[in-house]
This record gives sequence, structure tokens and C-alpha cells, in this order.
Amino acid sequence: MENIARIAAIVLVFGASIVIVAARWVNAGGKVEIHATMPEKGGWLPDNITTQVNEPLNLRLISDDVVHGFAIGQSDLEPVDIHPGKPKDITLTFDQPGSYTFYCTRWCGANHWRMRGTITVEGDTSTTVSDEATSPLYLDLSIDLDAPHDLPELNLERVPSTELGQKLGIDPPARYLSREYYLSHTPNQAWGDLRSESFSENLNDSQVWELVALVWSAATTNQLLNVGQELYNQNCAACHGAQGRGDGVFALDASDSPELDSMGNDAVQPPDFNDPRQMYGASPALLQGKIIRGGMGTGMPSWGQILSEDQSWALTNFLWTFSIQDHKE
Ligand code: HEC
Ligand SMILES: [Cu+2]
Repeated sequence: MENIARIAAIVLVFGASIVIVAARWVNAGGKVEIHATMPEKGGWLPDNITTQVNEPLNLRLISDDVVHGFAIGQSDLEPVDIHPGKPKDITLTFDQPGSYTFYCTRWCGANHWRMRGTITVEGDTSTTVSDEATSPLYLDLSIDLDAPHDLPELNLERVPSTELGQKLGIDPPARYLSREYYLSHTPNQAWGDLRSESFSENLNDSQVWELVALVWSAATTNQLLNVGQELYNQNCAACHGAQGRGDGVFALDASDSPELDSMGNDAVQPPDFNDPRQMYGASPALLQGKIIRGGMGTGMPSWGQILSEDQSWALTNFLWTFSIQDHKE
């Protein structure tokens, strides 16, 4: 489907009894020990590792407090859990030079998502299959992620529903169904475009919103929405809430949560993804841009190093399920 790094991995679990013996062998054998603690206590140590392409990198993962998880962004490596008192040895072999982000996959605390580090893989880049580093769509479209996005006044009587849209018996013309149109338009813009079409002359305003729902749902599949949902539950719900209301357990304001303050977060509440006014002034390109670039100093992490591009779009598609009815079957 896409360029996901393939990393050969061997995972070994050591029982407590042989840990000490193994540790001695380790120091002689060129193994890198990585300690994990909650971010307030240091996160990954070290958080910067250098290795060579096609050479095995031996890591010993050790948790010094709670259960953490080790994973590498944009790769097919299965996350490895690290339990306190049970060091885990893994061997990774990278077949492409580059900079890889490793991160924690267990919600170990409010700052969990700050547990990130870098593995630099050195090697001959001339042999690398070209990455074709495409620039993110929000840059191509000159979307300013730091500007507050449009919060349009909407003449909405009900939440737009894909199912009701299908009942109108109107097939939106191909131009609305192109991927380019969907990615670069806000639902509010699409409503304006569809409202001015001759085929919608006899529709009331709510019915035109139903057409917007139809166009948005045509841009995705249930399979992608399922992928998006899984990623959302794993990475986003802790802040944004399982129902997208911005009320996840870690969406505390800083006054409630001194450790957030101490890490320099501004206490910004995540938005309510169910609120059409919040969502309908944003294009998929803008939402995806915020996901991959993240943090405007607000506590919204950046995910560009962790999610593949396809995953970031699957998540973007999924976010609309909160403000469009029957977006997902
Ligand atoms: C640590 C808490 C936290 C996590 C985890 C988190 N977010 Fe956020 N997110 C926020 C906050 C706070 C904001 C609001 C401030 C802002 O826009 O920068 C936000 C804003 C956003 C926005 C911008 C919405 C808009 O209308 O501008 C999107 C989109 C978003 N998050 C998606 C995600 C996705 C997808 C994930 C998971 C991959 C995620 N977030 C994980 C805290 C979080
Ligand atoms: Cu963690």
C-alpha cells in the first residue's frame, strides 16, 4: 500500500534470574541499554542512538517505573511492552538509512506522548530507493495552521446524515467526488458550491447539507474508517475523548494537573469534534496538517514521525464520523 519501513526484529524476554549474567555479557557485546521512565522523570535514556544500515542494533529495554511500550514510527515493527523488572532484549536491523522516531505505546501518564527518541541510521544514501519526500498538502495549499480556523455560522437544523443524502436521489457531479475536491474544501465551502447548483434548486438548506454528507462519505470507505478508529482509540482518545468531545482523561487543564504545567503545556482544551461549527470550517487538508505537524504549544502532539501518510488520512477521514451521521455504516 505504501512505503512503510520494514525492520527486521528479534525480541527476547529475559527471566529475572538471568538478567545479571546477561547484563555483563551485554556490556562486552555492544548492546545499548535504553531506560524508560515517565516523561516527568526523564522519558527514554538515552533518547538518541546512532547505528549503521544493515547492521544489527542490539537494544536492552528496561523500565524503571511503570509499564511502557517501545515502537518505531512509520514501521511495521510490533510494539514491545516493557515491564518493570523484566528487561527485554531486541535486535533491530534497518535496511534504509534515515532518522527513525521511537516512542512509547503505553499511556503511562499525562505526558506519555512526549516519550520519543531518535535512532539515526547511517549508511550510503545513494543506494536508497528515493523517498520522494512529498511536501504535506497543507503547505501546497498554503494553509496557515497557526491561524484560528474558520468557525462559520451554519444554518443547520439537524446533523447532516449520509443516509438522508442517499434518499435525495441526486448523484453529485464527478467534480465533487474527486479526491482533490474533498481534501481541499471545507464542508461549509462544499455547501456553498452545492447550494448554487441548478440540481439543488428544489432542495431546502438542510437537504443541501445532506448532499455535503454524501460527498464526504464518498471520499472514504468503511475499511479506512476502521483503521482510523483503531488509531484514534490508541493515540487520540486519551485527550480527545472516546466520543471526540474533548473530554479524555488527559485533557485536564493545567491548574488541575501540575505535571502538565511543569512540561510547559498551555491548558488548551481539545475541541469538540461533534460540533459542526468547529468542524465544518476545516478542510481535510487542514485537519491532517494539524495531526502531522501538531503542537502549536497547546499540547496537541505532532504525529508526522509516527504515523504513515496513509494512516494520517485514515484518521482524518475518521474524525468526520463525529459530526456527520451515518458516515460509517
Ligand atoms: C496530549 C493530548 C492530545 C493528544 C494525545 C491528541 N491531541 Fe489533538 N489536540 C489536543 C489539543 C489540546 C488540541 C487543541 C489545540 C490545538 O488545536 O492545537 C488538539 C487539536 C487537534 C486538532 C485540530 C482541530 C481543529 O479544528 O483545528 C486535530 C485535527 C486533532 N487534535 C487530532 C488529533 C488526532 C488525530 C490525535 C491522535 C493521533 C490527537 N489529536 C491526539 C490534544 C491532543
Ligand atoms: Cu509511556
